[in-house]
Amino acid sequence: MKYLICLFMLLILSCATKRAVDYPIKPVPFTSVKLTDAFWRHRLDVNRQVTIPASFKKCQETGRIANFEIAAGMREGEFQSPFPFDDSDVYKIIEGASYSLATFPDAELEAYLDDLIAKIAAAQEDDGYIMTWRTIDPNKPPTTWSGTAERWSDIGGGHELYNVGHMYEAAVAHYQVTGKRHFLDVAIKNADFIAETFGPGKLMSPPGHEEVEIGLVKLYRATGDNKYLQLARFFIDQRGNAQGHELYGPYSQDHAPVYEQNEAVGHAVRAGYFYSGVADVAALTGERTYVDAIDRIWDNVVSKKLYITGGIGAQRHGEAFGANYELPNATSYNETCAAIANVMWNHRMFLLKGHAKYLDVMERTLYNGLISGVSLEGDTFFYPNCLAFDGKMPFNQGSTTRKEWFDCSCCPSNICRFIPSLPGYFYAQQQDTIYVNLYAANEAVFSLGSRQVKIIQETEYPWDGKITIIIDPGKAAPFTIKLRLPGWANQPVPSDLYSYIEAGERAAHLTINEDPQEIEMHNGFIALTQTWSPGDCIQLDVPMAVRKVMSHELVTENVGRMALERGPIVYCAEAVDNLGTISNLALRLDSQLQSEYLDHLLHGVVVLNGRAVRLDEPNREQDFRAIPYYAWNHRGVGEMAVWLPIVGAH
Ligand code: FUB
Ligand code: ZN
Repeated sequence: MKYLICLFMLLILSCATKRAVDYPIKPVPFTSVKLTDAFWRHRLDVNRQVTIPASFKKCQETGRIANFEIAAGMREGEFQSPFPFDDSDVYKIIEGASYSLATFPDAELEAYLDDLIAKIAAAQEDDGYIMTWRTIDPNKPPTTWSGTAERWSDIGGGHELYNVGHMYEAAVAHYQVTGKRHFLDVAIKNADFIAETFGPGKLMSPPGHEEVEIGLVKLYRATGDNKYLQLARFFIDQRGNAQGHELYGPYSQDHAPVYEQNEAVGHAVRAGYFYSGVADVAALTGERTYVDAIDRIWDNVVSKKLYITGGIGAQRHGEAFGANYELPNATSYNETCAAIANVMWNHRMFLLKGHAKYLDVMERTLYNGLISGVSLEGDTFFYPNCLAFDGKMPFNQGSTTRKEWFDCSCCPSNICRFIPSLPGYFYAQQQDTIYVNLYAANEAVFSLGSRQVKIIQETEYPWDGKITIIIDPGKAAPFTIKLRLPGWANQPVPSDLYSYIEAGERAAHLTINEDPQEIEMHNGFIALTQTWSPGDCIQLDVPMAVRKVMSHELVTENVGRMALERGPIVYCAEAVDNLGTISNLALRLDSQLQSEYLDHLLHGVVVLNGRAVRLDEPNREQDFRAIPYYAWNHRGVGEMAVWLPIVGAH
């Protein structure tokens, strides 16, 4: 109850803070949506019960928490972990734990956070600066540090601003959920200090790794202090601006001013956070050139640099985007953090522009290249998410399986904070219009003026495309419900990068109170405007056929190969299901594949069964099975492939 009162007060406060412009479409708070389904509920439970506690434990064991204690003078010692940005892992886990508290009050966790936040506050220097390794001993930097002992001596590589960006996000989350100001005050003190240090005529360098922009916008929204928004804008405008710093180059998206950028380049997580920050600042300032730039860059990604799993960042070297159509499978990097960044960015693009194509990309990333990053048990992680594996190459930072933690553990801590925020991606609202963006069984509550509208979704999505939505507005009332017709019903992605081999629309079917309705599409949504009465029932049926996908011919590795999809799920073949090897298997163009739900397998999945041709023994076939890509590597180490050879193709 205490949490709900806090959230309510914050809602009133944020409404009272007058802002000229903002996202035209507002996300619905994640606290207003209760997932009741088997698929996501499991992920949320496991994140709360396993991933967050295990990650805090790892921070304890690896010295990440001790670093704050030592910097605070609470104990003796040296900086204990390998990277200058290791403080950020602690911040991200606090952010996730705070979200988790909002839905699952837990006095023990709350007390643990209080204690940790007290250590962080004590580690903050008097002027607001915070970066534990430097406070501990500026002359003994982590081995991976490239600057000098001076503060801000390596703004391009040092992560001082990256760290605090994550701190602002965590502090705002903690404040919003608990109503306690102690962490927020640390964030404000630091941000005020950063605002005194950076700006026109002061330090002019943007951070090498974007993130602070997103954090500053959240701080602005929480406090109403315009200085933070202006600082975020300053950092964006400094990127690619040689007046004030020596450009870092494309790796940090610092090769040209944002309004001149057309192509996604460089480190993929940096890029994804940058484009998200640009979207936030564009929404809050109305800066049109920002919107145009991220639109162009989005087109480039979606038509030339997006894996079918929704992953981004083809190159291991530099954890970076590759050239156009450079989408290798075995060596694909697809960092889990980059998938999270891609979801954040596409969500913001939707809030800016209202088109469902962004949600199509978001959904693809979510169900495939993002959740592949964490095991079904929530205790092990992929850092890169490859699309092909020979059963031998240790692709996951030296391992052939998911690992409990990494020296650079940005991905596990990012999972900790992303998963509990997921319910907030399901719906959005624009005045009297409710957008239904994602599908899963859930109950949600919306405020339409003074009216509360409750929506109940019943569905087996992602395994079945039948969706029932029951509406309860209290009393009959007119408003609009916009249902996203999932893009996969017609084409894999909103570009020619991938296409279905057997083209053709699979007609969706819509009824309201059992009366069949014409489906009229606008920007990827079916808009239903009418007076809604308690108990009104919408049924949308989007047939989930098995679809064979091929790539644009310029994706050379995929020539002569197909991938398999069903609904939002991308499939892969694993050796364990296919007589121990898959490198000798091919599919016919007209292979018949049947879907089958197996509740005992991999926490319940739909598998695809059929026959494959043996390449090593012509004319011989064998049984074939594909499983959801996100669930691979749970049953031992063996070959895996998303793109499978087509018999007779080259
Ligand atoms: O540099 C901080 C984080 O570490 C990046 O976002 C990840 O890609 C990893 O390099
Ligand atoms: Zn990462």
